[in-house]
Amino acid sequence: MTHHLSLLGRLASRRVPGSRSPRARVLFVCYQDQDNLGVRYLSSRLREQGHETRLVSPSQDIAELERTARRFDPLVVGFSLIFQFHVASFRHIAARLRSACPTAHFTIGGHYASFEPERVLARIPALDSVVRFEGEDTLAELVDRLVQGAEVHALPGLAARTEQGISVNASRAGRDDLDALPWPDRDDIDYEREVLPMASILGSRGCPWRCSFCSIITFYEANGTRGRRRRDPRRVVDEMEHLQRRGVRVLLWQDDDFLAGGKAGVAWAHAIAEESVRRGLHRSLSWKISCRSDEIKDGVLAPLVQAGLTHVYMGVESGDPDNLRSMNKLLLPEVHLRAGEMLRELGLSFDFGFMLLEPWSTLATVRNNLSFLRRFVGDGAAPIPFCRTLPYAGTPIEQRLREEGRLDPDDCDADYRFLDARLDVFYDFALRTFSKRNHERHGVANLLRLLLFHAHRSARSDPSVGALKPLALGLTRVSNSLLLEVLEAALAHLESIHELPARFDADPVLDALSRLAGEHDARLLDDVRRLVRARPRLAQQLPALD
Ligand code: B12
Ligand code: SF4
Repeated sequence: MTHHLSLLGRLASRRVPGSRSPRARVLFVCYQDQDNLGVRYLSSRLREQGHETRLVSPSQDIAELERTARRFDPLVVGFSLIFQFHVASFRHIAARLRSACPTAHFTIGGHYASFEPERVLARIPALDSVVRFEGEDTLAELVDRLVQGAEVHALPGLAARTEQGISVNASRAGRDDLDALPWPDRDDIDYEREVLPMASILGSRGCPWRCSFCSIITFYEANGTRGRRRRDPRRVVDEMEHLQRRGVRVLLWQDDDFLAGGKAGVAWAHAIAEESVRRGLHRSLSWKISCRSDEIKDGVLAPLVQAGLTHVYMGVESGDPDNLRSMNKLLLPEVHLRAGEMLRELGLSFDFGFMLLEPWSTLATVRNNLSFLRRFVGDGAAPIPFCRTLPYAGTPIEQRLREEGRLDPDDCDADYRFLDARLDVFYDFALRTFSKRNHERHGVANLLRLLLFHAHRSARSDPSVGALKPLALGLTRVSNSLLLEVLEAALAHLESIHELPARFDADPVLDALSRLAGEHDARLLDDVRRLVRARPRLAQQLPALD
């Protein structure tokens, strides 16, 4: 609380001629693999009030970050903790920035910070407050109050350090009318300079489903909003048109589920598609959406394809009926298979999220998942990704694991052990054996995903790229088959041994299997790279190959 003692003196020089209130500088520290729309919405809301903002990445060199912060001299530093597992790195960055900006107010937002403000304030001592749940109005009021030198501790939507401890204030109601918010601030993005300019965009917030591993429902309900709030389709298309004029060619819809909301949700998606075709945007814009597999039905996607849809991300999550039940997905594996067939028939590329293991997995559910994956994408239609379910804050599975005494309350990484110890060894094996393939930007899975995306998107307009499709499918088929065979062999081995190794690499069979998989994956990577390099136009469009 001593941080803003000298604030009023410093602010005197920041008064904007003609404006009533002095303006503040706000520095956002935010991860952005794809544009961080949360922060960009916050930034435009602050700019609307005359404040100045700047976005920096936490992965930037820390000394450079400190220099930027010192030069910018912000009144407020806002950390965007969109991923729970970033707590430790944010703690480190916040501590370093505190010495660069000793009097600034440090605040943080995002899902984890919203659900666990006390824990986040304890873990990141440099913070003064947490902005909980949707942040536009709380942050705008926080900045205004700080500018005026007013008290902030009781601000609705905020959790703040006080002399007496941490005060977690009442939540602030979310806005029903999302169109009243200014469009995300994208002023610092130069789309024209990108080879294939892509922009993230949001047509709605929230989701009516209740998957047990997901925090979307609890997050928005804490704001007093229910289900999915959709923007006016015409205003959405205005934003699309604006982006198209700035040079954008691919729209990444970040809506949690672009088709959610039954018939009304589909009608809304169709209204956007029809309006954008009416304005001719389909001639230059491609789309990527995310949705559930049970929403892909006859007639649902065709209008979107006409408007530019070329890629679908599906939350498949599991191919085992027991897992799907405990995830509360309310569907069976056959629905995923049918959706995959429809996407192929429509000529779309797709990828999907898949949790090979969840906290109540057994050897049998993992085996089921592997054979499902073979049926689903054994032909190479999409590279197989996998992870295990993590019990993020605000989710029903976190609650269930806590009740079962399987969670360490002080562990922000939301870690747990499986009920069958063989699965701990199996997951460690799977994760480490395929970590390069699955998680590296230049890894086989990411490159194949990009190749398939480009091959499908350009198949009609550029025949030289069109010939790439069967090659990309073939390589993906080989990569998927390698992954499945290796994981099946490891599972069978673990089932057959009597003494479990402490680590997978202490077991000679698993160790050899892992090395073999690594060698094959490295050879595949060479093949994929050769394929791309032989096509300079394509290589240019694949930033991952730089
Ligand atoms: C787009 C997206 C991504 C993008 C990147 C996002 C980016 N910004 O760069 C990609 C595809 C890379 C991605 C990947 C992953 N994602 Co993701 N992603 C999303 C998604 C669908 C949309 C984000 C968005 O635009 N939201 C809309 C904006 C308006 O809301 P918001 O971000 O919450 O921001 C508001 C508030 O939180 C708050 N706020 C946020 N930041 C700040 C900062 C300050 C200073 C303040 C005051 C307020 C504030 O105010 C904002 C405006 O109201 C969210 C779900 C969601 N609806 O948020 C999941 C979500 C963030 N992802 C999630 C996860 C788990 C992942 C993955 C781990 C999945 C996986 N297994 O691989 C990976 C991790 C990637 C990695 N590098 O390791 C989880 C995070 C859960 C958690 N507690 O950590 C979410 C919440 C989805 C979920 N169903 O639970 N993701
Ligand atoms: S996982 Fe997807 S469908 Fe399920 S509740 Fe979350 S956003 Fe909705």
